Amino acid sequence: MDKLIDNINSPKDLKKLNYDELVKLSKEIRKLLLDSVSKTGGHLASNLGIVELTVAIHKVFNSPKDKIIWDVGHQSYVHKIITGRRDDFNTLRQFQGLSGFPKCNESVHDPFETGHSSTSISAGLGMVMARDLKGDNHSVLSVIGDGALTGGMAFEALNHAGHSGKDFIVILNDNEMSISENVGGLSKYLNRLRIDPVYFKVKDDVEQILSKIPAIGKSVVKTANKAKDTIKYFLVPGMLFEELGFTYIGPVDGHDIKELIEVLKGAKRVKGPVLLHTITTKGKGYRFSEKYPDKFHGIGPFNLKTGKKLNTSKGLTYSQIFSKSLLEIAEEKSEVVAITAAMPSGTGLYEFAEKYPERFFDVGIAEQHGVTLAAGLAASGLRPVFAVYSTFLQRGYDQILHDVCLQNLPVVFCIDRAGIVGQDGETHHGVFDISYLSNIPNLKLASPKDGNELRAMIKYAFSQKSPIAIRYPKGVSRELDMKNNIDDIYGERAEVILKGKDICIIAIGKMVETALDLAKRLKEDGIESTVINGRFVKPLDEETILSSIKDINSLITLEDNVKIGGFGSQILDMLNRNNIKNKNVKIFAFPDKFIEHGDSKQLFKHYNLDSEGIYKQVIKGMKLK
Ligand SMILES: Cc1ncc(C[n+]2csc(CCOP(=O)(O)OP(=O)(O)O)c2C)c(N)n1
Repeated sequence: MDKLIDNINSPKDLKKLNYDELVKLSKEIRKLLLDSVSKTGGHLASNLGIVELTVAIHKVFNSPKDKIIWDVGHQSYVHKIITGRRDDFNTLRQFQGLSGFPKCNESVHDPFETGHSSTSISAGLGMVMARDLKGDNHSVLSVIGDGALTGGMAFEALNHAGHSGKDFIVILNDNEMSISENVGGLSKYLNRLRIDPVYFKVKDDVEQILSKIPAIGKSVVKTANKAKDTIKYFLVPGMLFEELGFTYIGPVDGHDIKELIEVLKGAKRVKGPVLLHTITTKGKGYRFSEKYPDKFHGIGPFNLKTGKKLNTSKGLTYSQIFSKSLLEIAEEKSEVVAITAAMPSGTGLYEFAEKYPERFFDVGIAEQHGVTLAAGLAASGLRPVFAVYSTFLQRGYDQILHDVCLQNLPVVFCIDRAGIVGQDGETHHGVFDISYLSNIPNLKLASPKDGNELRAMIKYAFSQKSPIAIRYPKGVSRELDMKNNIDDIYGERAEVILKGKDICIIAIGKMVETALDLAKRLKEDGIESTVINGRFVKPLDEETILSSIKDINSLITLEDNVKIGGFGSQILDMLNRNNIKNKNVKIFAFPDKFIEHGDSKQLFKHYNLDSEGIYKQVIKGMKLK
C-alpha cells in the first residue's frame, strides 16, 4: 500500500489530507523517526512526543509565511520531515548532513536557529514586532517545552509579550519532563492545571472564551460552536498566564489531531497573545522511550527491538570520573553542595543527588541563576560545585564575573563537554570557554589530560579559597598510563612529559593525547620533541614552560578551543611579556568560525587538528632540523 509520507514534500501536501489520513501520516512519521534515529542517534523521545502537534500546526498554519520557532530545536525532526527534508533524514547529525536543530540555510521553513533553551518566545516576539512595524500579515508561533519554560529568558519574554498585547501564539508542549523530570514551582503549577479541576473552570459556553475576539468574533464563534461538542475549552481567568496578559487555552490533548486542529484554528483568531497548553507524552509510541524518556531524550544508535545502545565504549567517561571524585570529597566535607541546571544525568551528578538529596540543587534550565545561587552558597561558607556543559555556561557569564569572581568566592565550576562534542554541532561545541574564562580576574582555569588528573584537580579545587574552573571533554578518558603527581597539581605546575631538542609541543587537556601521538610520528622522522602538559591555562606555569623552551627554536601549542583568546594566545602573551623573540611559534586551535556537526574524530580531521593533520603542517611549515 502506498505510504502517505512518500508524497509529503512540503506542508502544502499535508494540507490536502483529511483527519483519518493525518492520523495515518502521524503513524508513518513515528515509524520513520524510530527507523532512522535508531541508526543515526538523536533526540528521539522529544520528537516522538510532538508528532501530532507538529502535523496539526502544519495543517492549520502556512509555513513559511507563518513563522514557527522551535525552542531548543531538538524536537524539530517532524517539522524537518514535513518540510521537504524527508529524503535526507538519514543524514541527520552526520558530518555535512542535516543538522539536529533548525537551520536557516537548510530550509525556508526554519526562520530562526535554536539549540540553547528558552529563546523561542523572545525571538518570536521580535518577529511579531517586526511584522507589525512592516505592516505584514502572518502568524508567529513559538513552540516551547515545559522544561524550556523554566529558563529565565522565557519568563522575561512572556512578561514582555503579555504587556505588548500583540497577536502572538505560544504553544506550551507540556510532557512533565525536562531531560529528567522537570522541577520547580512552575512545573507544579502546570501539573495542577492538568489534574486538579478546582484550578480551572470548565467553560461549556464557547462564546465566553471568545469574548476577547473583536470584529471577526462571529466567524470564530461559528467555528468554535461547531467544535463545542468535541472539544473541552478551559478558561483560567486570573491565573498566571492570564495575569501576564495572555489568553490561556488548555490543557488540550497534544496527541488528538482533531482537537488540536480546532484549538489551533481558534488560537489563530484570538486577538493578543495566546498561550495554548498542550499535554503530550514524551517518547510516545515506543515502549522503551515511553518508559525511559530521559534515556531516550538524546541517544546514540540503538537496537530497535531491545532498546539497547549500540557501540558502548569501554572505560569511564570524564563525567563518571567527576561523579566518583565528587562523592569521595563530599563524604569528607559536609560543606560540599552541588548544582545542576536540569542535567543531573549528563553531568554525572545523579549519584550525588541520590546520596545527598539535601545537598543537591537542580535549578531547572537556569544557568544564570545556578551560578549566582552558587555564589550565595559560597558567601555563606558552603563549598558549591556547579557541574555544567561548557556551551551552557556561556549563559552565566556575567554571573561568573560579577557575582562569583568579583567577590572572589570559592565556587568550583566543573565544565563538562569542553571542546568538540560531535553530532549536536554548532550550538553545542564547548570551544569558547578558555577564551571567555581566562580573562576574568581571580578565576583559575585548569584542564586535565586524563581521568586521573581530573580526579586530582577536583581535589585541588576544593582546597582553594577562590573560584576555579576545570574543563574536560565529552567521552571516555584514555588512560595515558602515567603517574599523575598530585603535588605538582597542588603547585599549579605544568608537566614535562617528554624532553627533546627540536620542537616543543605545549598542549592542554585532551590535546595532550594528540601531542604524544604527534611526538611519536615526529620521532620516526628523527625529530625529538619536548611535550608539555600545560594543566593550567591560568595561572600559566611560566617557569616550567620558559625553562623548557630556552634552547628550542620551534614551539607549537595544541588546544580544542578557538584560537582567539585561547591557550595559544596565553602562550604568545607570555612570550611577549618575557620579551622572547625569534621563536618559530604556531598555534593549533579551531578557527574563527562556528564548527559544524559531525563525528568528533571527523571534525578534528577536517580542521587538521588530529595528529596527522598537525604533523603535515609542522613538517611542511616549520624548519625543524
Ligand atoms: C541553556 C540550555 N541549557 C540546557 C540545555 C540542555 N537541554 C536540551 S533539551 C532540555 C530539556 C528540555 O525540556 P523541554 O523543553 O520540556 O522539552 P522536551 O524534550 O521535554 O520536549 C535540556 C535541559 C539546553 N539546550 N540549553
